[in-house]
Amino acid sequence: MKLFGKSEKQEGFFSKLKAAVASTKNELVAKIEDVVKGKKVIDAELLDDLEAVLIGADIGVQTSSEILEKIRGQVSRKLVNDPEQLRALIRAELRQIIDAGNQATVSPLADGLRVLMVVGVNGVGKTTTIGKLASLHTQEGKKVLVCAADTFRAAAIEQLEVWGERAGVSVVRQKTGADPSAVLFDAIVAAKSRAIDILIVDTAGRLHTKNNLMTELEKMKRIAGREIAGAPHEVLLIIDATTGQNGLVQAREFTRTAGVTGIVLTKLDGTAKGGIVIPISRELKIPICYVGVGEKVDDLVEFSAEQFIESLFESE
Ligand SMILES: Nc1nc2c(ncn2[C@@H]2O[C@H](COP(=O)(O)OP(=O)(O)O)[C@@H](O)[C@H]2O)c(=O)[nH]1
Ligand SMILES: [Mg+2]
Repeated sequence: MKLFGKSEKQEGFFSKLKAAVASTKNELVAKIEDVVKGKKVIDAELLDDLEAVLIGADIGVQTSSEILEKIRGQVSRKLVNDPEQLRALIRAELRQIIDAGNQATVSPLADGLRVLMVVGVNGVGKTTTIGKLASLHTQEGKKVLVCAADTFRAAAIEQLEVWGERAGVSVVRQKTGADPSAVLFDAIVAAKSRAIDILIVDTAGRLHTKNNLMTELEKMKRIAGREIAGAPHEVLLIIDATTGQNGLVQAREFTRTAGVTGIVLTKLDGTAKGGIVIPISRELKIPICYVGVGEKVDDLVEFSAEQFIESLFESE
């Protein structure tokens, strides 16, 4: 799924996704295969081992036990008896959970200025993802402007400017320590006068002043809404896949207070914790729009439940 319209440029992205989930595949699918291999009957021990594999792959205790309850039911009703069938059963269960959690639709491309706010704690990949999104939308012919409203960290504004250059888009900034809402206001004025299609807003992510952060985000949303009807049109929460279950804890906080409409899961490359897609889908019910699969500008893949599951479960 992708914000603001359909992508035409997903060629080669499936192979990027496959490369990115290789470690998760080892942690999840290869271990399922190990547990099942050579077994003649499905017994309690085998099912317990499978449950442990799911939990170990960051699918979460509750979700894993629910999946196994379903499978135990099918086994006891004699609907399944061959251990070889378990891999396919788990695949289908995981696919179903991801599908159910990604039903909500993000707004289609509409005329006029659209405001996209990007939120999440420090270091999850907000600024990097903004660079990637700016590039993606520019390549699709949209006029993009970026707003440097993370004024808290000295390096944040410079980092965003580097990404702006890379993506070929301007960045509206003030000095470090400026009021983020004032920067946003400037950016909205600039976006209106330059006939911008998408204004992407970087925000601070400091957690130790959580209440202040949420108040600040609220204020920014209010200002956006006052200046442009319906803004912000999307609030994108960035979650770092390498943090596993911790990412989910942060996500709960942001979805409760920041009105999140979409998720980007970053750093899927090089982590074995990609199974976190499952509890995110199951619990948050907010669409995962993209996954980050590297540090380069093109390392952003539109999320698809089908491709995600396929990349994990397909045999080489
Ligand atoms: N491997 C990898 N690294 C990423 C990805 N996204 C971001 N990063 C890295 O994560 C670090 C923090 O990113 P940054 O955008 O500064 O996070 P922010 O504090 O949320 O703005 C940087 O070193 C990025 O290069 C990704 O998808 N894959
Ligand atoms: Mg940043």
